Parts: sequence; C-alpha cells; structure tokens
Amino acid sequence: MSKTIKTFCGFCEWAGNCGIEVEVEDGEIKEVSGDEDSIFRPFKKEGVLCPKGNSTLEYHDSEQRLNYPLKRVGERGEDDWEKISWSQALDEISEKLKELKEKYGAESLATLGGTGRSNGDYLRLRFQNPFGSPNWAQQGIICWGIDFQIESAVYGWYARGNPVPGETNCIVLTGYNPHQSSLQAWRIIQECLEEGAKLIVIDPRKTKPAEKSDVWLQIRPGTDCALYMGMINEIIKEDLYDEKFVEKWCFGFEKLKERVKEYPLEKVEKITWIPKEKIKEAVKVYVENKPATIPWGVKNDMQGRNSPNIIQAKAILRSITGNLDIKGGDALWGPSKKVVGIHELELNEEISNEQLRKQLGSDQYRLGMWPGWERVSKAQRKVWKPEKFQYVPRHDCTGVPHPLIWQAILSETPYPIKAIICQAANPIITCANSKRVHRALKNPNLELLVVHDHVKTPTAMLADYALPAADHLERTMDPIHLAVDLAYAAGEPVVVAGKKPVEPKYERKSDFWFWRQLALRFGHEEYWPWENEEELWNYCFDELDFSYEELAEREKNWEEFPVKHEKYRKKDPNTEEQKGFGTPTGKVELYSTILQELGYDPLPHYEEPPESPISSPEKAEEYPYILIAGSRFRYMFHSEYRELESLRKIYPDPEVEINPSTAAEEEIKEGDWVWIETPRGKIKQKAKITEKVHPSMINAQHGWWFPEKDSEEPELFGAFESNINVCTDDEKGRSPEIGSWPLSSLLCKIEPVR
Ligand SMILES: Nc1nc2c(c(=O)[nH]1)N[C@H]1C(S)=C(S)[C@@H](COP(=O)(O)OP(=O)(O)OC[C@H]3O[C@@H](n4cnc5c(=O)[nH]c(N)nc54)[C@H](O)[C@@H]3O)O[C@H]1N2
Ligand SMILES: Nc1nc2c(c(=O)[nH]1)N[C@H]1C(S)=C(S)[C@@H](COP(=O)(O)OP(=O)(O)OC[C@H]3O[C@@H](n4cnc5c(=O)[nH]c(N)nc54)[C@H](O)[C@@H]3O)O[C@H]1N2
Ligand SMILES: [Mo]
Repeated sequence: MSKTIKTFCGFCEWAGNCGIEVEVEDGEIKEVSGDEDSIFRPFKKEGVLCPKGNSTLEYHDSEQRLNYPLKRVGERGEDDWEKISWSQALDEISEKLKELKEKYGAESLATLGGTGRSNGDYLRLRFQNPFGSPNWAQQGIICWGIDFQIESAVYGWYARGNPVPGETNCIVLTGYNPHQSSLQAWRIIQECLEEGAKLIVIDPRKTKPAEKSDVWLQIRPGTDCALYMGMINEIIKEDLYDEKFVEKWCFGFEKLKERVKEYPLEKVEKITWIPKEKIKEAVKVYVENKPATIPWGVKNDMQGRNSPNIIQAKAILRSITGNLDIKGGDALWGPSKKVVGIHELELNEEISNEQLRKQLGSDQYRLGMWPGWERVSKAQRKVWKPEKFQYVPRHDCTGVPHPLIWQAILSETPYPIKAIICQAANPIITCANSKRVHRALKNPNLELLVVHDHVKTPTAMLADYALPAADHLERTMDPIHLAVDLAYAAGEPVVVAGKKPVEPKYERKSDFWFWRQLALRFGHEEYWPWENEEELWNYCFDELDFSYEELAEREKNWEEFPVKHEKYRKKDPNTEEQKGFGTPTGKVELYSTILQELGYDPLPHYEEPPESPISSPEKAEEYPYILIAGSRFRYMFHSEYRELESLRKIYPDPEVEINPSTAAEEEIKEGDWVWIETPRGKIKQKAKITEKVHPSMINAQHGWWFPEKDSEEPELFGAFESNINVCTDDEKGRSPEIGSWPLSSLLCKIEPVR
C-alpha cells in the first residue's frame, strides 16, 4: 500500500528546508517531490525540488553511506574495518569512556558537532553535562553562535533580520548571499523587492543580490566594523537616529558618540576601499526606508578578532535607527514561549561549577564560555520566560575553540583530551588548518575517536568506531530546531512537524538514538524517558493545544504564532514597570556592561585583519591577493554530496574565482588548475575567470574532497588536494572575547599548475 508523508528536506538543514512529500510503498521510498502547499514551499516553481532535493534517493542509497557500525582493525586511516553490532560498539565505547574518566577526569572527553544537523547538537549536551565534561565544540564559533553571544550582551537576545514582504522597506545583505546559500530566504527577499523594498548589499563580490541592489558596497574583506562605525557616526552627526528610542531605551549613547567620531568617512574609505559617497548613499537609503532589516550573514562571523566588533556595531546600527523589534524590522523573538526549548533540553544545571571551570580556554575567551554565559543568562532571565529560563541555550553559543582541542590532544596542555565523539561534522575538511586537525585526530594520544555520520568522510576514515547515522527520510525533522531556524525564511514564529517517512535502512540510527543509548550505559535513565523522537517532541509540545503527533498528521503540518513587537514596552501588572531588555541595565547596551565586566572594550573598535596588505606588508609582497575562503554555491552543502553523480555533473571540480586582469597577470586561463598558496599550505582548484571578484581578491570554494579517490592514507579521499582549509589558520588573529579565527580575509598567491 502506498502513502504520502509530508516532511522537510534535510539537504540544507536549518538553512531553508523546503517542504517535501515522500511517497512510501511497503516501507520503501518510491518518490520524493516538493510540497507545494508547505509553509516552506520549494523554491522552484510548482513543487519542483532543486537538484540537491532531487538527488534524495541517490543519497539514500549511495555506496558512500555508512550502513553498519564499523570498528577499526588496521591503523587509523587504513580503511580496514570489522563490522560489529551496535550493542558491542556502544558497550566498548562506554567502557573506554569510563576508564578515561577515571584516569584523566570527565573533561578528557570532547565532543564535536558541525553546522547543526538534526538534534544531536543539543542532545549531546544532555549526555555530556551529566557526564561532566564542559568541552564541546561546534561551528557556532564562526557561524551564528557568536552573534547570539554578542547580541545577547547588547539587547538580551539575538535579533533576527527578518524581511517580510509588504512590511520591510529596506534590506541590508552583508556577508550574506542567500541567492546561493538560502533559497527560501532569497524567495522571500525577492517578494519584498517586488513590493518595493530597497536593497543594500555589502559584499566584496558582485553577487546576484549585488546586481539587483540599489546600493552595492564592494568592501575589502574583514573591514565591516569600520564601515558600520562610519555609518553610525554619519547617522549621529546628521541627527538621523531615532532620538526617542535612544533616549528612553539605550544605554551609553554619549560614549558611543565619542567613539564613532574616530571613524570619519575619509578614514573609513581608506580602510574599506568603499568611496565615501557610496557610504553616504547607503546611509540615506537605510534611514529613509524604515523599517529596515539586516539579515544574518556568516562572513561577518569569520573575521577573527574583528567579528565581535562587527557584530556589536551592526547591533548598534539597527538599534539607534529604531529598527529593533518593530514590525518589518529586526525581530527580537526570544526563546520560544510555549514549546520546551533547547536550553531546557540541554540539562545545563547538571554539570558542576568545578567541572565548568575546567572548560578549555574559558579563562581566556570569557564571553564565549561559561563566564559569559553566566552573565548573559542572568540578565536574560529578567525578561524571557523567567520561571523556566535558567540558562542561556549553550548550543546556541560558541563553545570551546577547536584549536584548543587539537592542542590538548597534541601537547596535552593544559590537560589531555583523550576521547572525541564527532557527530554530524567533518572537521578535517571544514575546520581551519586541516593538516593540524588531521595530525590531532590521528595522534596516538587520542585514545578514542568515535564518528557518527551518514557517509564515509575523510574524518570517519580515522575513527576507531565509524557509526552509521539515519538520514532525514529515516527520522523526524526536529520541530524545535526548525521552529527557530526555518522561521527565518518564513517570516513568522512557527512550529513545524516533519514526520519520519521510513524506518532506517540497515543499521543506521538517529542522533537521538545514539545519545540515549550511550546515556543509558551511564545510568542516566531518568534523563531519557522517551523511547523515540516522537515522544520527545510530544514532551516539548506539552503546553500547546496539540501534540507533536497531531501536528504531523495535519494537512498543513505547521502552526504559526502571532508575532508581537516592541515587547520591551510591556508593563509588569504587579510593578507597573516596563519589561525592558534582558541586559544588566534593562536597556539596549550600546556600551556593553557585560563586556566591560569581563575585561573587554565595551564599545566596538576596528582592527586590521591579522593578515592583510596593511597589517603584514612584507607577507603581502609574497602573497599579494586577499583570499575569500568558502562562499556558498547552490547545490553542495559544505563537504557534503561530493559522492552524488547528479550533483557532480553540475560541479565536477572545485572552482576558484579570479578577476580577468589578475588571471592575465598570472597567465591563468579559464578552466586551468591553479595553485592557491598561503603560509600554511597549498591546494589546487580550477580557474573561473569573472569580473565578479575584485582584481586584488580571489574567491575559493570550501568543502572539497573526492569520494572517488583512494580511501586510504595518505590520499584519504583527496582530503588535502583542493580543501581550502589546508590554507586557513586558526592560530593568529583570534578574537579575545570568543577565540574565533579569520577565514575570509587572508593573504594568498596563485599560479597555474604546470
Ligand atoms: N574555509 C571555510 N571553512 C568553513 C566555512 C567557510 O565559509 N570557509 N564555513 C564554515 C561553516 S559556517 C560551517 S557551519 C561548517 C560546517 O562544518 P560541518 O558541519 O563539519 O560540515 P558538513 O560538510 O556539512 O558536515 C556535516 C557532516 O554531517 C553528516 N550529517 C548530515 N546530517 C546528519 C545527521 O542527521 N546525523 C549525523 N550523525 N550526521 C549527519 C554529513 O554526512 C557530513 O559528513 O564549515 C565551516 N568551514
Ligand atoms: N548551498 C549551500 N547553502 C548553504 C551552505 C552550503 O554549504 N551550501 N551552508 C549553510 C551554512 S552552515 C551557512 S553558515 C550559510 C552561510 O551563507 P552566507 O551567509 O550566504 O555565507 P557565504 O556564502 O559564505 O558568504 C556570503 C557572502 O559574503 C561575502 N563576503 C566575503 N567576505 C566578506 C566580508 O569581509 N564582508 C562582507 N560584508 N562580505 C563578505 C562573500 O563574497 C559572499 O558572497 O549558508 C548555509 N547554506
Ligand atoms: Mo555555518
């Protein structure tokens, strides 16, 4: 018998999952198509999925998939395995973890997550907090989590740049190219433009949105903070800010006003390479077309020591212009009101302060780790769901900087990391400084490496246990995660329910199942009463009028909640006091008292990128080009899908964008293989010659490895041939607040491969 099940596509998980309909017959998937009626209706017309979505079945049955638990037999990286049962794997892993905990302390376990697939990222904390290790790392440190931390310090939560057709009059895309990275969001932005909204694009490359924009600021990578400070200065100087809002709701305006005087447009022009008239034009469009919104773009998070300043300055810009928490502006939703959220599931109260204090790097990077969480949560609790909201959702924060984990493995300082569980991440390809990641994961100091993934990645090749994960057709689609993230594309707070279409094939298991089974082996039964994800979601939906299962059965498998604006004005019925913002002063802190208390500059300031023609002129003689490492391209997701023929037809090879004049200078022709070299290493990609990049910059793709190549060391699926993270660095230019590193403003040289 055949049935149709509605769920959401998992290929761009969280970055705009289109609704899908899965036709199932006798437990087998027959067809996957776009769900035209979905709240996240497919980007392409008439329910047609993109090439990535259309490759679902190819992915589901791909030969690269991990289907059974594998235990390493040979050396790490020899691709020699023994097939074992899940119970053997989990018994052995838990025994080893107990032994290491006894010998080196619970902190000797670190867990690694990736971009945030499925629910593993917060459920691992549900395992890890009671286990007692404070060491977890994830991509949030260079991707969104850092915004959550900084913006929470400024106005008590993260502001969702949220274009709404018919409401938003100006959209600023900065470090963000949704035309490639989020098709759902791009659809909505286009609808806004059709309704007459203005578009400002800040991007060193002439992207499609830049072509469509009213103002395009071609910025020198890594200099956004100087630009925003210049814009703020201009806005204050010309009295273009929202005086009423600033006076009543902002803290530290006079100090800000003094600070931004250090950024006159002449100086900003020199730093950013943007003509000052252009900046003035952007200011005019931005202030004259309220409500305006600035959606999040990842390239502002990948600027190392400048990122916290960039994010803080951006937060200030939207605040003083009165765009925060207004209809059509930047939404300030806070944690979900009724659904049990991530912060409650993480069990952050179950780790002792003594263990928290051992968190790697927390004495140094104080905002990104527990000293920052404590202060931020304390302030947030005042306004958000106070009866339940005890802890900032840590999964949304930044965590331990990866390089500290590599160091703790390699040199055992300040203490050894002996075990790693890596789930839904491929750090050898996606983390900076790939060769060191590889050295660390191969090092015999590391006594246990567990990888749980869909496919045999280069990282999985090094595992002691490589474990098969269920894909998005074999599990539910996480309503909490999607409720937060997909709302971004939809423009409303919403919960969705994506039902599990089929049982997992072979021995594949979901992330939920993995953590629960591991936890049970540590006697954590009380924390894991739910036997499956559906039960967990029902628990999360407890305060709603419908269960998760009811929602999943509906023809329209989502529920929208009314959007409320200007919540800070709401009066407490007991005290008659207005609610304010979740910060220590209850105001928008233009001058951050949390940063001050933690010993950092309370106001944003610009610093030169650590590797640039200006900060390192000698290096620039040898490495004359600015490297942008990893702009998104449509139908690949980071290091994923390289094994799928249908997508490799579209992208057979990694591509590097080079300006025609630069190409001529370097004697490079279209389609030539090109060496890209930085002081860290060199790799090759194919030349794509285009006016879209500035002559002094090159734009290389990230995520490349070659499943068709030899699996064994030293080749390791070609993990170091075209992977741009061989060339990136996580040592220099780290942000003192967070410990993040620059990925998009480095120096390089290029030459044709001869
Ligand atoms: N140079 C450079 N490097 C970058 C970036 C850049 O712009 N430039 N971008 C960075 C950013 S923003 C991010 S977020 C990271 C991404 O870093 P990663 O998350 O490490 O990247 P992915 O390649 O998406 O790896 C995810 C892995 O999870 C597996 N997977 C998918 N779904 C599931 C699931 O449900 N369960 C399990 N167990 N496994 C699953 C996939 O098969 C894949 O191997 O890369 C970062 N790296
Ligand atoms: N197809 C596809 N979609 C994805 C992903 C994927 O791998 N593939 N990854 C997902 C993930 S995890 C993320 S984080 C998002 C990220 O998606 P986006 O936020 O769109 O990030 P990018 O495409 O890396 O970069 C966006 C733009 O920033 C520009 N840029 C580079 N340096 C600078 C700078 O210093 N300043 C400014 N203002 N702009 C700069 C680049 O030229 C680029 O056009 O995409 C998600 N969607
Ligand atoms: Mo990301």
